[in-house]
Amino acid sequence: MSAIENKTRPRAFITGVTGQDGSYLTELLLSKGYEVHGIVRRTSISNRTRIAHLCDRHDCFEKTFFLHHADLEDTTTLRRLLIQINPQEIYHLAGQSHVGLSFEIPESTCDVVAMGTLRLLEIIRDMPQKPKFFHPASSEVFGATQVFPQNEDTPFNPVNPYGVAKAFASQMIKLYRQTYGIYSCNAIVYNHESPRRGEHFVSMKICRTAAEIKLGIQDGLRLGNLDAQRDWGDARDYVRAYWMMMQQTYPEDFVIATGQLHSVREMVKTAFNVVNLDWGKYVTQDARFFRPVEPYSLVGNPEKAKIKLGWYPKINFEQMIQDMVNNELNHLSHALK
Ligand code: G4F
Repeated sequence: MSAIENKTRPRAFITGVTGQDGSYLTELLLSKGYEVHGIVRRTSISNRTRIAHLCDRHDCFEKTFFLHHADLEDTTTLRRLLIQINPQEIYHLAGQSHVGLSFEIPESTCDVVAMGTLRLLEIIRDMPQKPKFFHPASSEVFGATQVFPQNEDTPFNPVNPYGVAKAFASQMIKLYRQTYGIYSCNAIVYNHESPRRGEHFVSMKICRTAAEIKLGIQDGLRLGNLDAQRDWGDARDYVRAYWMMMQQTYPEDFVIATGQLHSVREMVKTAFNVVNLDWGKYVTQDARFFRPVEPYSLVGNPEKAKIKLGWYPKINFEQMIQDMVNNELNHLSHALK
């Protein structure tokens, strides 16, 4: 846990380092020669499975990856760490990110997602050498939009507490950029999945259950709205865009998306095809998993990112689902041995 400042390497500070995006971003930054500092919450049960391989390799031997205990509600500790580490780049990825759950816990969702971002901006405002600041806004900010596809100029119209909190955070990023000249930028990110996706998101629920049914340890899959549509990309492509956005001369917001819509039903079919099963025999709809309000079929226009950053997604929907199901099959087969 000790932070040793290596003067020759660029330093990055990541909130949400143990999450899907945080773990892939850490790998990317370490591969580019960064010294990476991540913050982790002090909990009785450790949740570091996604970064365990990096802790072994980089923390113990190469001293390029450091973990610090801190919480987004604890401004004093965040301030102390940021002053000590003095990073050139901050990637603020932490926060309650489950849309359905945000209806159950709106207050804490807003505290972490909205106020957590503002607290970090306020610390940066006081720093003599202001680090660049990256924030992944969400396509949920567009909510009940009438514009298809959405781009950087599409007005916000969120329809759930999470989207409202992200809209607040995004506007603050813009405000601090315009008012204090801070290099702060939003990626307006659409759904992005991977073998490291959390189990409560629909992609992992589908891919894991398809693998479990194949291996005979599950007999069915209950889902909400099969007709819901999303613009699903791969998290490994998206963290690359995050880094590219931080290497620009001037900070700007970018839509990071594939530009392609797929339904939950299509995702189910694709996943069950990987394990050669007839999805219709196993999948049922269950009212418990329907949302009080669904955003419209959100689909992003990534043209600006393509033109200005040279970014484009490399992994398509089918490859991503295949990868996720195969990873679950491998993992479960080992566990069953
Ligand atoms: O996988 P989901 O839970 O993701 P959702 O709500 O779109 O949010 C994700 O993407 C956003 C945009 O980038 C992020 F802001 C957010 O943080 C998160 O990463 O649900 C996807 C769709 C929804 O339409 C949902 O109603 O799948 C539908 N769905 C159908 N059955 C289900 C289920 N979702 C879940 N989680 N579980 C179901 O059984």
